[in-house]
Amino acid sequence: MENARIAAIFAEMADLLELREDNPFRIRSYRNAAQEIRNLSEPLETRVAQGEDLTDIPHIGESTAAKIHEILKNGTCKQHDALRKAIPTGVLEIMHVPGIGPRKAMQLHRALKIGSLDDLKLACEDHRVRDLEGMGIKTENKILRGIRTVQRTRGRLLYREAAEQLQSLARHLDSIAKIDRWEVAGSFRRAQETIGDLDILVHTADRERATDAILKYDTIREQLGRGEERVSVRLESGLQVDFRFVDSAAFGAAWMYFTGSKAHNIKIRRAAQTKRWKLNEYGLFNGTQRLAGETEKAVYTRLSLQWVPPELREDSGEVEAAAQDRLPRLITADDIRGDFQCHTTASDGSNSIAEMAAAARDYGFSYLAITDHSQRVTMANGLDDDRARKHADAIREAGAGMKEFRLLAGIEVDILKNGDLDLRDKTLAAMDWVVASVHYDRVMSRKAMTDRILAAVRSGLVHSLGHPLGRIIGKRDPLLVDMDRIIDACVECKVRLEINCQPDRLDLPDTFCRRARDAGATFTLATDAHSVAGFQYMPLGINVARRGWLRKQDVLNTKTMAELDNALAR
Ligand code: DGT
Ligand code: CA
Ligand code: CA
Ligand code: ZN
Repeated sequence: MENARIAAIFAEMADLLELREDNPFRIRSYRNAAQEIRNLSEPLETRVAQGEDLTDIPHIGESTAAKIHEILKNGTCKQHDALRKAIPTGVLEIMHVPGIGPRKAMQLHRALKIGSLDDLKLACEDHRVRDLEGMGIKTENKILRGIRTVQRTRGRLLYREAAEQLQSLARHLDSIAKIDRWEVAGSFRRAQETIGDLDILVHTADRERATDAILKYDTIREQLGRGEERVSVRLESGLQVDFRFVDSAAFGAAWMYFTGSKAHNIKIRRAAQTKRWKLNEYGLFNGTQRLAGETEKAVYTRLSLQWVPPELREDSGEVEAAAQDRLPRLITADDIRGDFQCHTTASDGSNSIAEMAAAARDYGFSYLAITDHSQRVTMANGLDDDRARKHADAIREAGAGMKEFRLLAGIEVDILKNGDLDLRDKTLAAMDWVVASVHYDRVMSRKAMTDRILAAVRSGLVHSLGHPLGRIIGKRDPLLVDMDRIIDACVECKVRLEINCQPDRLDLPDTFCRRARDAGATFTLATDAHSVAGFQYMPLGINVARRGWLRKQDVLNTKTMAELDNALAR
């Protein structure tokens, strides 16, 4: 069992306890345990197998450790089951709608018998919610917007979750001797931020036996369909996987077709039609003669197009660019030399400065900005001026002892409600690296929120704007802001826009990256690691950057240490 699954059980228990207005300390301790487990670099299963004492892990006490043992043994724990029985699953779902929360969820459940998202939507549309105590028309509208946010991602997995599923499925597919080649297509190959289902192409000389072998995968919940051309399954996680069998002469054409997007495919097919040819999943044809099909490159080339990286295949100008040899040379993982946001035990991280630095170096970085929270973030034990200065000294001291590696003494400073920064100018000016972010007081008019962020961008004290939209995918709506004005100000003041690599943030999102790039902005990729395991999120940010048409020169992390020193000299 994966750590993510165990963490999810603790997080859900915390939610359920919160719905019952249980002891806040207990709720907090389950939340902390969930976060800690999610951040562990090694599977709990392994630790237990090696006989390690789980209470050595921070935030894991005797009773939590006992529950982990129980979950590893039975796949579930008694307390979780009992809590689940007491509260309908639908109430949990509505509790996570932006604008609701545990108290309102229970109120809606009690007063209107609401037990699902659909119930809630109907109730809002019938204006039954506005009359409840403490709700009103504004709340009702906010809930309706929140439902839309949740529904957009309902039934879809975060890219990172799909990647984890694919990783273990890949081991199975690789072990099947009858499979000559397999490749992933669909939204996953295009690296979309959420994934509806996985699409996998398979080349084999024996479809029958390959299908049998595929169906032996041990986490299949149900078989959805089986035929000569394809087989579809649903995994335990709920994720659907479509396998399609393809001949090698058509592999490239099929890979293009099933990678999509639909809009891109339509554009390409039209390009074929203007030459009086036909393009489908079997190849590019002139009458019955196959002109290309074995590789994607051959198909694109025959259509007088550059090969289009999958991340760009959204019909957002890439076909026109490919026709004119103008596709951007996209940034790659190899270009990245460092990371611009992470946390330590000084605020809400799980590891020390030295541990984070060593892990970043092991990951292959040559510099790292340590950016703990400022005082406004009381929940995360944010730093006041005095602690921030001392922390900076500690970072510099730790950095001084490292060869060929640079630590930047930084801070993630809160942008307060009035646009002021959460620490004194003098404190911020003494830092090597300042990320400014909004975490609190998120409900404001569009104008007020835009002005608030503009004030921070124009302060002259900030190097980058952290998670600029402040959204959590499927959970928290983006801040209401005029992003174009913020982008312009960032360009003017040379403040970099952060692409936060956390799996549920991916913020700034791809379409805004593209707009900002066209406006002349520069970017940072930031894992926002909260433990040594967090650096592995860097590729998620690279996906976003590539989907946003970013090149090496658009991103600060591609600079060498010496170039970075120049760029940061004030
Ligand atoms: P998803 O699964 O919702 O995250 O998004 P996709 O893009 O993976 O969509 P999916 O799984 O329905 O289909 C995979 C690809 O197959 C899609 O991107 C394009 C191609 N495709 C599927 N159906 C059609 C179709 O009716 N027409 C065309 N042109 N292409 C299609
Ligand atoms: Ca798909
Ligand atoms: Ca599909
Ligand atoms: Zn933050």
